[in-house]
Amino acid sequence: MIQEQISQYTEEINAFATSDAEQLEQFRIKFLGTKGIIKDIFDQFKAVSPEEKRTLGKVLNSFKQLAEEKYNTLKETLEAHAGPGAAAQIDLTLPGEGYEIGSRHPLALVRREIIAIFTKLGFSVAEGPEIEDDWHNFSALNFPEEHPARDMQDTFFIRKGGENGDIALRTHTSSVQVRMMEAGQPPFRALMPGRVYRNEAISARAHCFFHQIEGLYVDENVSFADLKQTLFYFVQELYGEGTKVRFRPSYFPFTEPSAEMDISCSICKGDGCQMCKQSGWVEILGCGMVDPNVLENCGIDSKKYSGFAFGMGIERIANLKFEIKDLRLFSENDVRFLKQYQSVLS
Ligand code: 2NM
Repeated sequence: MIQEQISQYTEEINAFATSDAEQLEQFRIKFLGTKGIIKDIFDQFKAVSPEEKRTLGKVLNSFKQLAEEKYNTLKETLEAHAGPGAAAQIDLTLPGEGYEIGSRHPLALVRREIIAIFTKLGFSVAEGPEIEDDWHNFSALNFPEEHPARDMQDTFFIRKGGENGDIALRTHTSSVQVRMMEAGQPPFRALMPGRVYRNEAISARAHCFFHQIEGLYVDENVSFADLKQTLFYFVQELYGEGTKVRFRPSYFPFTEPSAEMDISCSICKGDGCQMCKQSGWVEILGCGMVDPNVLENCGIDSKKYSGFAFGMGIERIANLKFEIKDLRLFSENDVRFLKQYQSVLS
């Protein structure tokens, strides 16, 4: 009885061939499945006499082996032929889908250009922490105790009155200049780029953070003439030769004397436009001679050394270059905005 079944199924197995995964699966279920033929024959086998078991056992085992080998061989050939697309009928000769690489952020492009110009004058680049203590952000920089910039309205304080005094998000990268001066002795000639924070309501014209580049040059006999010539060279490189500059007296706690520098409007070339409010001039940075108090606070002999410093907002420079009207665009990361500038500066 069992013998007959086995020889009948052996024929069926030997004759079986398919290149179809579904048919092969049917084959597996029929013979090798948990409710399949082989399981059924093994169940019947339990009931036969011990003498019969000896001969039948061998036949049964090789029958099982036959079914398994058939299944495994067919499965292997099926898998070998079924590359991606074999079943789905994909046209592999079609061109691939291109993928887009990103572009540099306009602020990064402008920052790189500014750094490249000052690098030619021997400036290096330094960075420092965005979370600062009162000393590095205010006190060392000659900000009096009751200066309005220390007000909660202007500064994001993280902790008031801790072990090192107040801890806040830096409001300028001058804190990095303090750290550099504290750590060594002149000459210093460096640029400090970075993100700074001010507690302001966000609008088209103000944001709670922006990006600055400050510069510092300290050595023996550094004069205001050096400051003027350095910044003059900078704007010729950045906005083109023939760009005019003018300095207006100003005030900063950390410089004396202090000035703001305007350039002839790069948009209308001085004729008057919206950007320069019809004046022909636009302000681009603040600067001055480092106050001797600041040098002394950082352990530098103010009788021997003098220096100049300047600071500019990268957004402002980018606005003038690209005529971007709304500051918020810089931090929204809309690729339609970001992609426009890679080809302008590179
Ligand atoms: C500015 C304008 C003027 C400045 C001064 C210093 C330091 F640390 F040397 F005292 N750092 N940055 C400075 C001077 C920054 O930004 C509008």
